[in-house]
Amino acid sequence: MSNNALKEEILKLKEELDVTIVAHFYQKDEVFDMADFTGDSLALATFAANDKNPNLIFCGVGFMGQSVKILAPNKRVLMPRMACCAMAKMIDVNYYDQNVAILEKSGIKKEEIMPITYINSSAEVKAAVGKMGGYVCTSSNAKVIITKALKSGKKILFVPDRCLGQNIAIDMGLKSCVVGDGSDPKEADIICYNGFCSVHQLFDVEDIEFYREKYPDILVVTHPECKPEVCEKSDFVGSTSQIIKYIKELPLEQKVVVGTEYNMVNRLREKNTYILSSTKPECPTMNETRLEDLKDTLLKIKDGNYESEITISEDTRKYAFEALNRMFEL
Ligand code: CIZ
Ligand code: SF4
Repeated sequence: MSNNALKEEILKLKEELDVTIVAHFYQKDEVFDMADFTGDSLALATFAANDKNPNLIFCGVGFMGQSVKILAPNKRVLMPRMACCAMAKMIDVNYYDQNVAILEKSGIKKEEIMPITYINSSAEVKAAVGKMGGYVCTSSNAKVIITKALKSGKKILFVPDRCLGQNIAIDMGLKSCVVGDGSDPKEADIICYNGFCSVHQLFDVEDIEFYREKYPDILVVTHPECKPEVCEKSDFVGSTSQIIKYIKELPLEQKVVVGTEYNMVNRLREKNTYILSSTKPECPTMNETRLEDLKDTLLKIKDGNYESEITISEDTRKYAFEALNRMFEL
C-alpha cells in the first residue's frame, strides 16, 4: 500500500474512533504528519495527560508513552511499536542499585545521595529515583533541577546520560565524574551513570572543524546528549525545542550545522542547514514506527483489541509520579 493510501485509511479510522495521535519530533515525516500534536517528550506527556480522548496513540519510544501513563493512569496509552530508547535501555533498577552500592562503598552514605534521572529512563528507574526523594529532568530543565537538588547539600547521582550530566556540570562550573572512571566520586558534585545516546555520539569535534573551515560564518548547534568536547565547541547547545526555536529565529541566509537527530533537523528549514556528520544520525528505535503500525493500531482499537497498551504497576507508578511531580513543582 502506498503512503498516501495508508494516510487516507488512517485519517478515516481516526474519524470513526475516540483517539488522539501524538508524535515525537524524531519520528519519520510520514508518521509525524499524522499527529494531532507534536513535540518533545515533556510537551507530549503534558498535552496527552490533559487530552479528553480516552485513547492515545503515542508515536515515539517506550519511556515517552510511560510518562503519559504515569501522569494520567486512567488513559489508555497505545504504542504502534514498543520501541525502546537505546539510552533508556542502558539502565534498569539492578544497575541503578549497583551504582548506589558503588557510591556507598566509596564512603558516600545512601542518605547523602540525591538522584536525578533524565526523562529518558524506564518507569521503574524513575520510581527508584522517586523512592530516594529524587527528581526527573529533561534536557531543557536539567540545570534548574540540578540547582535545586544541590541545595539539599547532597551528592547528585545523575542517570542515565553521562553527557548531559557532564555538560551541565561544565556549564555550572561544577565537578563531575562518571561511575567507574577511576576517580573518587567523593570529589565530584555530579556523579554520572555511564550511559549515553548512540545517535548523539556520532558527532565529533573534527566534524565541527570541517564545517568551520568550509564555511567560516556557520553556526554550530548541538544537543546536550553530545560529547562535552563537542558541546564546548558549539555556538548553541539546547534541547530539541530550544534548538527548533533558535534555528527558526535565524535569518534564512545564515548557515547552520546541527548535531542532533536527522528527521527533526531535516524538517527545520529547506536551505542553509547542514547535518554535523557524514553518517545520517537517525534514531533506529524512533524509526521503527511506520504508517502500517499506526494503521494496525487503529484497526485493533476498532476491534476492541488493546494489546499494544502500556501498563505500569501502581506501586511503580506512584513513586515514578513523585519524581516527575517534583520536576513539575519547579
Ligand atoms: O525529551 C525529548 O524529547 C528528547 C528526546 C530530547 C530533548 O532535548 O527534547
Ligand atoms: Fe534515545 Fe538517543 Fe533515540 Fe533519543 S535519539 S530516543 S536518546 S536513542
